[in-house]
Amino acid sequence: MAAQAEDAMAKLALSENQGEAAAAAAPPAAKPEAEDSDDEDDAPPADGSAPTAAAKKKRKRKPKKKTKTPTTQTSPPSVPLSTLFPSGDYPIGEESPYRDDNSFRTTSEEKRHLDRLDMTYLNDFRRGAEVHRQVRQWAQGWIKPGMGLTEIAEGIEGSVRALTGHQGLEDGDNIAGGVAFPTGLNINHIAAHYSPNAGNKTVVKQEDVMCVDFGVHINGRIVDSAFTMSWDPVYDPLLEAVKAATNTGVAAAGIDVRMCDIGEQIQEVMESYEVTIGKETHPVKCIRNLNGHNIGQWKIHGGKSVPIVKNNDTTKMEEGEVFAIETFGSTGVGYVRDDLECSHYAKAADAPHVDLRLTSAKNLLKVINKSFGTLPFCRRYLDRLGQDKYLLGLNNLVSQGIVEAYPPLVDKKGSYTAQFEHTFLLRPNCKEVLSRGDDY
Ligand SMILES: [Co+2]
Repeated sequence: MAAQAEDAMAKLALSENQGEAAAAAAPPAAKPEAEDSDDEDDAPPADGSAPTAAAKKKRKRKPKKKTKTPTTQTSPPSVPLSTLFPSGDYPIGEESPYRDDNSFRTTSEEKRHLDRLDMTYLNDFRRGAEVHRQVRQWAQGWIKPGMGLTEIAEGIEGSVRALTGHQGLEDGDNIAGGVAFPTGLNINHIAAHYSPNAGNKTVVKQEDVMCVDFGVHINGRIVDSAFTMSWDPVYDPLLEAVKAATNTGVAAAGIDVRMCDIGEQIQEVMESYEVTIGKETHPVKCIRNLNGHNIGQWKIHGGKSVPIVKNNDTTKMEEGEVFAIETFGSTGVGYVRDDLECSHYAKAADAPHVDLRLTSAKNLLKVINKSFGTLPFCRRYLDRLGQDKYLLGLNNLVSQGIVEAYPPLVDKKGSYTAQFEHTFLLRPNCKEVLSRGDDY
């Protein structure tokens, strides 16, 4: 889920950005995830021949369990991760060493000790990341032109709920784990924060470019990751630009690294690409008022922003912080504004204590507190909890500053936007890209 930049900063970045030569650094190749093996040593020969005496003996000594636990995921995904990983240890993300002044961290005993201290929360992140990978890799094959956005969003969210083991219907269940924020399905000039509301009839078309941005959380440890799909190869350079830009940002990130240095490198890579659509060639531009962000527990935007253009922000990344780096490329103006019907909302972390007069607002706030806390939600999530006629109450909460509305963010009509996003953790002794997969 994207963070929107302050207007002043985005404009500053624009004026500074004229006439910069772009020197593209090659992005690191994604390392494939380690697959856990499900070899079965004691299975009878597959060709149907009689088992050897030794094999018989072995089977007698070690009888198979009567109920076989599934070791592979179904399609669509439905098997909880806790069943697939009975040890409770989830796959480690992509680990990479710190560089330069921080290279001592790789071998530092003190840092290694710190790293081992709190494995529970690290494991929660890894579990969420594996849910994200399994759901998105299924979704990438399942989503096809002709499908409706509602069907796509519900398919993704249903799978996340099944794999995390949190249907989110009982009080507190969605706060313990599950869907971390509304599934963003952002088509063409819509860059972020679009999720279908009830009755949405939008269908994905062959010639569309669609960003899919969804989040998984376990105990408030949020994995925020996004990718872009298209079915016409003309858009490939746009998608490549954004993928490379995101990987550049992820590679540049580290303890003590300044935001301005990350933004500059992202922009250099992104804007070294162009894309020809029909007879027109467009430079790929960074959307300068969209940002990556740090992530707190149950808090998708932790207060720090990771710009994706050249800027003056000398804020540094720090040990222990979690960041989502997301970059957005566009064939339009590279600047987004609010438009269209709002679907995304979240209770403000610093929500004022207001005596609510409107009963519907009071009741809705209770539902939000029990089901979402400060996690972003959308209108469909209220619908599935059995809420109806809540719009007046919801708008009242927004106008009182208790709930914030995040309307869709769009570039110029007729333009195309793409997004890739990863979540990583700055562990004491290495950077772990939690959401890395062999897809992106
Ligand atoms: Co995000």
